[in-house]
Amino acid sequence: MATNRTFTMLKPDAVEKGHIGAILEKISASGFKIVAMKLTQLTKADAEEFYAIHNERPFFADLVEYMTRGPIVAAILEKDNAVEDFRTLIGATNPEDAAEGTIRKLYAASISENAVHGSDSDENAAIEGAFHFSGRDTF
Ligand code: YYY
Ligand code: MG
Repeated sequence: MATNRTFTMLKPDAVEKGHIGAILEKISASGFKIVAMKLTQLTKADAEEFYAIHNERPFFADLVEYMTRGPIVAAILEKDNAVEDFRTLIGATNPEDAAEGTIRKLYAASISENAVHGSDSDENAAIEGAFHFSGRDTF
């Protein structure tokens, strides 16, 4: 994957609340091009692998439970400086700390149910994108 790409998930809480359209609109209006996208549901094994870096943390079991409880939207996004700009667009992990106008400020209920994922590095964007999409599904 080129380094001008990032990976996102609209998490189960955002999908449950009907926020898919509003969040995708904001992503598009912020200059990101969607180059892969699907509605899918993570298995327990998927979520444990995706968040393996956090597997010693006290919130890990709740995180896996939450991320597997319903469908998510997975997508690869393209823009100059995609990883950093998308982290700015989504805001801080805890919506209480997120800047006004960010996706988490607007749509996240709490630090544990925070509406959206964004990759934290070019390397992880490539790994996470490949976790969900083959080259044939990516444009
Ligand atoms: O990258 P980001 O999603 O902003 O936060 P991470 O520190 O990578 O944590 C991943 C995920 O874990 C976070 O989006 C919610 C959850 N989490 C939690 O439930 N409680 C915490 N204290 C920290 C993170
Ligand atoms: Mg993270």
